[in-house]
Amino acid sequence: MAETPPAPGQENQQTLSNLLQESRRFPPPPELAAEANVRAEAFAAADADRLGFWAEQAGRLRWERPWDTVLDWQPPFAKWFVGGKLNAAVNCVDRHVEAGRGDKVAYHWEGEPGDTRTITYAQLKDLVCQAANALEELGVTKGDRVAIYMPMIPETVVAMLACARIGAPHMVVFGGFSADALGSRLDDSDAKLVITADGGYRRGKPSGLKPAVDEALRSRPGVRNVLVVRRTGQDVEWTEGRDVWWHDVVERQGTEHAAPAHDAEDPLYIMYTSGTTAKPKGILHTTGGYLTQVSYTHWAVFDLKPETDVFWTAADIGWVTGHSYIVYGPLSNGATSVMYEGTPDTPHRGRFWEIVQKYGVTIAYMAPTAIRTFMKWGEDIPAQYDLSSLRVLGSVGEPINPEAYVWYRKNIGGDRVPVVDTWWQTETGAIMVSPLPGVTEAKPGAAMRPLPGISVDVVDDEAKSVPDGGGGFIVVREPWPSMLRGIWGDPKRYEETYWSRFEGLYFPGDGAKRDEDGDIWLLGRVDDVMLVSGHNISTTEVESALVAHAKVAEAAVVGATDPVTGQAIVAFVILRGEAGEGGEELVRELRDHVGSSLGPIAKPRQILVVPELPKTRSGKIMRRLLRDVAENRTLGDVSTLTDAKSIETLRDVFQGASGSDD
Ligand code: 6R9
Repeated sequence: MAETPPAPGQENQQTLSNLLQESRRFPPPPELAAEANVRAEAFAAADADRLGFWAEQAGRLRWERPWDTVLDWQPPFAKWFVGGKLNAAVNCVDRHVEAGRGDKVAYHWEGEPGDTRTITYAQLKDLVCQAANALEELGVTKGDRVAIYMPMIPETVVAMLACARIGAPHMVVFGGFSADALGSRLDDSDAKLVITADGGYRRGKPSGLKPAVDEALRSRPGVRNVLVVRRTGQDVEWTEGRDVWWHDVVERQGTEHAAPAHDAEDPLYIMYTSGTTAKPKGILHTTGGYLTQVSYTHWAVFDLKPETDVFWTAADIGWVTGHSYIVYGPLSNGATSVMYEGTPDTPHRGRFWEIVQKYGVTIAYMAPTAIRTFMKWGEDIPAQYDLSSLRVLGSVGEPINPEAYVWYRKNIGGDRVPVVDTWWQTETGAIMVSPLPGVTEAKPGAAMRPLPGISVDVVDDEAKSVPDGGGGFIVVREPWPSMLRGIWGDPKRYEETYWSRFEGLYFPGDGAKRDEDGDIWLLGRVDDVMLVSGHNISTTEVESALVAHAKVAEAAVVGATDPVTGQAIVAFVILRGEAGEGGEELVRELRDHVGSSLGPIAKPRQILVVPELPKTRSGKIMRRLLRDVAENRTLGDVSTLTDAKSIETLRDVFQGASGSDD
């Protein structure tokens, strides 16, 4: 693409430039396509009768009372399956036991130190009932909010389901968040009970959780009890009358609990999204619609065969991905899942692949950040394991760079396994745009098409659909069952954040393009889009061009203020294991490489080779902090960073560099 100088007054070009060209195609494996859960016809059928389609999917669940109306839509407030009653825990556990599948494994759990637990559906039912009885003994009743601040252990799932059973919305906070982050979420949700553990294992060491709870509760007398699971055996401070051990209270309870039927629109959980600058938003999900869409998408997108598959979402339960695809999706489908407590490099860098081999994992779902880390470590590591059980791979959390996609498909999927790039958000509750492994001819880096029953579009600044080949904003045109029902305690903010940008359309905040075939590519958050000489350039495309270079494993790109071009592109790159140290020559090579793949307009002003990047716990690069570094500003809020030191290292690298090398 040739560089065109900006015409006067054109500085605010409305659509995103479409720079990246990608011609690789991966059709579905014929054997998978022949037996696929979902065929191409599903799209037309859902288009012809969208509400009928979702009613059919809701029929996958057990309802104690059928609904009267599928959808009541008073924009922007939706109610799905109005009048219907069900219990999410019964749908996830009891009904499978009653159907004679009690001996089926629900979770193969693997602790980081190597301890393991196998939990069947029958055992899970007993545990959930005991925990529900214990919560009731502690005074929890329907509607009370319960905070869960836990490591990745089975009790975390049990606690969530016990809350769901009673109808007490759970509010899970990432175990890695600070006492402050926990405290502000406790305030906002007004939680009465905190469920936690002494600690969990991460990177080979026990890391404490209870101390952060103690600290947060020092100024919060409103929390009546803290229920503590003993996981690591660390010493803990104890507040008599407030703190109770899980093994004292839960284990002595009976294993039966009469589950009440909840309204389809009763709250199931609140999940806070960090919201990079402002106060975190408590995203509210309700019961019937949420469960319908997570259950359907888990079955459709991963082609789940519950009898034979072993499904593994390698993510934290404290992220929405864990809620929907470790807990509610797999359990509602009666699947067998793997759950792993720790990090991928403990005690060695082959841990994930060892787990795949050990449990015969057939479907694995993880974030691009993990995939790029594995690229950096080198392909000889997965090559040491038998990964032949795998049949579908998934990606979630960020745009997956085409090169990372191809690496994943080849080195983990043996060049035979389809990869589904699934786009969705905490707010959407479940997957919205994704290839279907038995239908779609996948393109590396593209989320492709909205799922059946979902109406997603790409629009320009005036809310008009962009033509094929155009770029703009992704929007959702029609309500969907697992959509957020609001922001906890703040209906006005809900309307302003999601429904005010485009009249009548839900605006997720992501940039996207539609290619010549009409397929959708996500281009990152619109807040991160760079305006260079009047062109809106997405961070994703420049990062993907960098990752396509044989020496680069990971890249983060930001726009920094520039006197000549408005903003200039600054790139931070992590090299692949075998690439050596970097140096001026490599930097020049990388700049030229971006220039030749995307055009001169996208050539970074500066490229810095760094050892790590600042990320959230769900693996998203925090570009806002990188912009602070690139513009020599004081750093903004770092409380949701997974490793706060990484950003200081970057600042040192940045200040040590001599600026532009041109
Ligand atoms: C599930 C989850 C949501 C934001 C979303 C977008 C980014 C997620 C993506 C993706 C491109 C994908 N995102 N999946 N971008 N391709 N396949 O991640 O929820 O933590 O709320 O983040 O993540 O920017 O708007 P959440």
